[in-house]
Amino acid sequence: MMRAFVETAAAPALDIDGVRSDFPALHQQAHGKPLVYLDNAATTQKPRAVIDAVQGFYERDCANVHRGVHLLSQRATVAYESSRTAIKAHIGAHDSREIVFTRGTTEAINLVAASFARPRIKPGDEILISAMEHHSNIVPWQLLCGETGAKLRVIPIDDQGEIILEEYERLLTDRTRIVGFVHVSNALGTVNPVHKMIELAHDKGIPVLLDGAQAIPHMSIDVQELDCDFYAFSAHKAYGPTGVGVLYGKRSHLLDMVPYQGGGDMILSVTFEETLYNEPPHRFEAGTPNIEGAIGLAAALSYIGELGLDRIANHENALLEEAEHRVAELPGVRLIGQPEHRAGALSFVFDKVHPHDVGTILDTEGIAVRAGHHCAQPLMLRYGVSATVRASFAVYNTHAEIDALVRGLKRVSEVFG
Ligand code: C6P
Repeated sequence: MMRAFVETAAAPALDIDGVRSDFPALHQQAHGKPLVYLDNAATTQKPRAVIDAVQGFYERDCANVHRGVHLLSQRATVAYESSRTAIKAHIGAHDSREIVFTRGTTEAINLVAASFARPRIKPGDEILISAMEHHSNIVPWQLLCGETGAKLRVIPIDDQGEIILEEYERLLTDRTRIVGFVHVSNALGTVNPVHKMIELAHDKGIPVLLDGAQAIPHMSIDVQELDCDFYAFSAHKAYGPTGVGVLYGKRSHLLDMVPYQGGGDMILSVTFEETLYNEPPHRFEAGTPNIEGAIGLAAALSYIGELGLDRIANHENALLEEAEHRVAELPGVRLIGQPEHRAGALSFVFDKVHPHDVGTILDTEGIAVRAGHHCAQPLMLRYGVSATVRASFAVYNTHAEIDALVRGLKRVSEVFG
């Protein structure tokens, strides 16, 4: 069956050899074979532009931010705050003060749970998430439910890996205090109908948090157009450094949120009797931030912008379409999830071979995939498996690498008879 993939505008094709030459790590061997890196949903490789931006900070501008009157501190502060402005532009936020730097998607979601939701939740209230969430959009809410007596409700999905919208509508009640779901599933590749889902929640006055960890490298995001209340993502899945990410929050929400952690930079003044808190976003950035991470993230988004998200999506969609088709044809292999709109990832299982064995054999062929539960154990349970093999794609992957993947999977079948 032909599927519709993420819709993109027509755009001239990318020079993929040129793109690959930007990524030093791609040009190495793994177990004596050319590296085929198909674990991009876990983390992407980094282009030279990002490596140089991080190195440049350490070589020239290394100082703390918002604290020093000296030149280096001023340069570091300008670079850090310019990154915030670049991120604001990349995701279409209204104001750079809506961009909070975090350690990643996980911390961004925990921040919303702790600082936005906790003060608003009472026993009997409900928090709504979907059946395809990553653990980082499940466990923070379970912790909150444990503290407050609220209940976690889960939107079911169908076998294709799509949210059942009628069930979603039914679960949006006058007890629902917040809805949180993935924009793109890390384990299925499903692109959720987020516009519709946000609209349905807003019709009932319910705020929406989107987990954009797997969307940010693959599609253009406009938070104002989406009208989401919060949007979380990590830099490292979008060609940026590890240990840094973003929480976008509507300014009106951030102004109304209690601090997340206490410490330096999040205060205006402190006495032993009383502390006055800084304005957002600094209110939520206690302590010395990941300065080089923020600078590297801005470099990554600028790199994506130069390639063009339309051209990235066109290339990745062609890869996904071919990979889905060819993997599904292999005897004894079953796709897990066949969503109508897919981005990034393809999950599958062998009838008779454990995903870890598949991953290990592929590794000996130089092919990196993820085999496991992908931090989505409830989703695995939904499909009656403990794990899947996941091939996930980035802009630098090639059709020749799909040939290598398919050859590797045929080898798995030979080894296991
Ligand atoms: N998924 C994967 O291999 P952090 O770890 O905070 O950068 O991102 C967490 C996270 C949240 N939501 C989604 C949809 C994700 O995919 C991830 C990270 C990786 O699928 C590592 S488990």
